[in-house]
Amino acid sequence: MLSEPMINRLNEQINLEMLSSHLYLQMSSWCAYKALDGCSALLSQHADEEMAHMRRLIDYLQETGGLALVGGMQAPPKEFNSLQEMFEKVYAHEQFITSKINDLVHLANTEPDYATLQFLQWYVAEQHQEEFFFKSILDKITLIGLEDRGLFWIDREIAALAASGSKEVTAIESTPQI
Ligand code: OFO
Repeated sequence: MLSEPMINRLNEQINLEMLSSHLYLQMSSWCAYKALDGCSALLSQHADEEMAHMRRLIDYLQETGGLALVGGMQAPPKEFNSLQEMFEKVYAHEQFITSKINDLVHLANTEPDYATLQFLQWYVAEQHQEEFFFKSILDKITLIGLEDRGLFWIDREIAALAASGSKEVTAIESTPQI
């Protein structure tokens, strides 16, 4: 049985996960519009992942007798000055989501609600991985640069990531010829 404050916070997180999904879907469309197909594919996959995160929360609320609420939300931003700016926004958004997960963990710990505390561990690990993943992409953008054919090579790198379905950015797979 969940407390009222916990039900409210889990419902807030449901809507944050949906917001994340909408944001990445809009970014995916922006990339497709700019012919950045690799980035578009990666962000589209990520939008699906965020919906799965939302569903996981809905299932948990239903299993514990809470009423899951799917609310409305504002449209996400649809214009970006550059690919770098867009991925900076992704990284900042993931850091924001991590702070919200941390708040939830704090609530579960102080109530205490050990079942929810355990449930949330998956989100803690996921956020760590996602922050690392998007920071690694930003690092690659800095390394390759957006000048000349940089955008092409970055999109190619990200297309490889999307095709592998991996969240591990380890090395540049195809180094541009200089
Ligand atoms: Fe950013 O992954 Fe959901 O929580």
